[in-house]
Amino acid sequence: MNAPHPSATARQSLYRDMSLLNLSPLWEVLHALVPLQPASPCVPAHWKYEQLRPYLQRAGEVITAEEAVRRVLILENPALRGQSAVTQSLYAGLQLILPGEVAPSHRHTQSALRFIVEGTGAYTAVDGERSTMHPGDFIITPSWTWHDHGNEVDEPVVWLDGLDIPMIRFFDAGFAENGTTRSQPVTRPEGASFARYGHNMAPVRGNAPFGATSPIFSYPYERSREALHQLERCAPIDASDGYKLRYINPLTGGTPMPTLQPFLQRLPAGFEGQGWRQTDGAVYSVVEGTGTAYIEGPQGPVRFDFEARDHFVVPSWQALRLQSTAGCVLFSFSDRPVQEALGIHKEERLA
Ligand code: 1HN
Repeated sequence: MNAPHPSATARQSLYRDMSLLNLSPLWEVLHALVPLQPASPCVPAHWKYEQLRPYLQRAGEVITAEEAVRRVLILENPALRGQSAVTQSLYAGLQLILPGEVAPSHRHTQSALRFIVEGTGAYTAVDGERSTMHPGDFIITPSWTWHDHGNEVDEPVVWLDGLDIPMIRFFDAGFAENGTTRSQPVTRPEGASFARYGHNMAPVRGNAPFGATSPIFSYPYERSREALHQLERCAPIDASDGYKLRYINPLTGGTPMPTLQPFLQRLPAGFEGQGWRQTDGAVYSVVEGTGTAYIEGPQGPVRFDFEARDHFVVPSWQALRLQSTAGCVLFSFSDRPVQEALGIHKEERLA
């Protein structure tokens, strides 16, 4: 015998009545909860540096780094306005520090990466050691370490901040604390962390000083760039990525930060990449050169013609195809380590 087939109005009245007890019917939302494939609400977006730079300058005119604590223009996904998010899991922003300024010391559970976009000579201090910034350097602020930034040179310095803000917010697991001094005292000479950990060697005794986070504060562009150029001379090219390397924690060989994986890649002149998609959406910072990103979003294809210092975001499971006539170098980061830890990361080459 078939089950009774109640009318739609009986269902609606059930929903209305049980709603008073904060109950709702799974069968009405099941398809959306368990989609056949990822359907990110995020959209691809491109921030041209040339267009954005005047607003950074104006921010520099209306607020000091000290007053702002961090003078940052957040790169918000156009489909997630108001959430301080560039994808569902990632935060990105461009931070400006002017000559003579200090961004005061604080610490928080959220992990941060910096990728230097413009200017040389500002510093960031972490755990008593300063790192001087140069364009293209990748710099780490481990979770819960005191950090401040300063500019003692005569030019503005701008960098990309990448943080796991939305992830930590999702878990309701964030703590923060303000320092009692503007700048933390310097206790070790610059380069101490790189000397210990930056040469394929490590101290004979002692544990990882920052747990799951890399003990190297700054990965200088000079080194990373050279690696890609050497690779170009001696290794086969990847059809989608060109020459792409991931930054590592030298103590583990894994990601330098538990929640974020940064990458650096070179597309040689004339590169015509194969389409590719993956479940980790990524934020890109163009370091050198020019090129084009073709992204297949749910609202149709988009095309970003990018140049040095531009930024763009590729949402999860949207096909990306990279092309470069002149050649270029791209930095990027994603939430891949978290997806890998959960065993859910997936990627697919497209014909
Ligand atoms: C932060 O601490 C920095 O230390 C930059 O430079 C951006 C965005 C949200 C929360 C904390 C920094 C940030 C941030």
